[in-house]
Amino acid sequence: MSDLIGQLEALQVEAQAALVAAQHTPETEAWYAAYLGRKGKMTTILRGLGQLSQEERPRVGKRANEIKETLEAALLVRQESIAAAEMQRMLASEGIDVTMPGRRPQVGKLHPTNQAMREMVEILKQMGFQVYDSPEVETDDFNFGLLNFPPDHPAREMQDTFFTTTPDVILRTHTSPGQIHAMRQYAPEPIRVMLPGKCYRNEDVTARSEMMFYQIEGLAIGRNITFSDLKGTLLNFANQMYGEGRKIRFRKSYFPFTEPSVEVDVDCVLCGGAGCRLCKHTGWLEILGAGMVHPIVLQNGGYDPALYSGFAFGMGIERQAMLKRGVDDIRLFYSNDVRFLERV
Ligand code: FA5
Repeated sequence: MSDLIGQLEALQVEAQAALVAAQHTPETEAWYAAYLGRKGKMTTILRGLGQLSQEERPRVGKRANEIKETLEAALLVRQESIAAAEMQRMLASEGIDVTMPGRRPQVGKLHPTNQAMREMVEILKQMGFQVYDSPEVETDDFNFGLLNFPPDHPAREMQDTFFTTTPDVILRTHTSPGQIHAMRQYAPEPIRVMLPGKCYRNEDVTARSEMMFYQIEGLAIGRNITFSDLKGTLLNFANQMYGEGRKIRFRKSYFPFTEPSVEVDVDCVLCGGAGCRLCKHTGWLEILGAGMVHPIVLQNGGYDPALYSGFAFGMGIERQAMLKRGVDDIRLFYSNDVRFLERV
């Protein structure tokens, strides 16, 4: 018996010395297998238990457990100190300097189109216009027919259309079909709504034209609404958007859904009207199309044209942003060039 206990105690001394010599985690794992594992030295010694008498066996077993627990505790302590040393070596080799100042993170900001859109929405909101959401995918009827574009009329070619594989379903070419949606929802109540959103035209992309762009539409309907109301609204808009003291002028134009129709110019933001490259030496910049809502369109929207009248206007959001911020190419808006997006 004493022989077995002697062997176990000798094993403990040897194992403790071997543990101190282990310098890395894999060595401590090998150490465990060699001394305490199923095929380790302790198991080999304990095979001798079978030869002992009934009285001797518990005493030797108890001593073996004590030694095993002592060695396991020593292993944990050793593994922790090896892990700490390994971490120290790693930090030293990476040379982390915790006193170094951090890099400033890049913060995002609103896209220039959204900035301009919010600015315009804010101005129109002050004049009592409410945002009305209307779909980007429309039927031919809403985009053209109900807006008084006769079938096969050349006016349709003013706005080259993207068709879908479903007959009659198209991507809207302007925000004007939203006029019909809003009128049909509110008629015969008076309305004052604005419709901001994306439009699509199957056009060549140039410095002035994109295939996808934003418009914002305004529509006011009620009794006794006159052309003067349209003029006052647009002058107020121009003053807030481009600065106090702006002048605007109306040129006669044609849209099937308004009568009379006009195009509206503001005096050049760059030269103040003297003439420069931006305004092509005319002193004026075109900002939008507008007019009095055509009686047929009022009727299609559910209003009696004998009792109601209204005005509408529609403008390109990127074009306004270009004028205001001096951007000379619309393609910059959607080319994802961070330098442009940061600057504007
Ligand atoms: C229209 O779209 C009419 N629906 C506007 C309107 C509304 C008139 C209500 C009367 C009453 P127009 O095709 O001119 O009209 O387009 C209006 C504005 O959208 C243009 O002045 C321009 O600023 C912008 N726009 C048109 N096509 C493009 C394009 N391809 N790229 C960028 N902006 C465009």
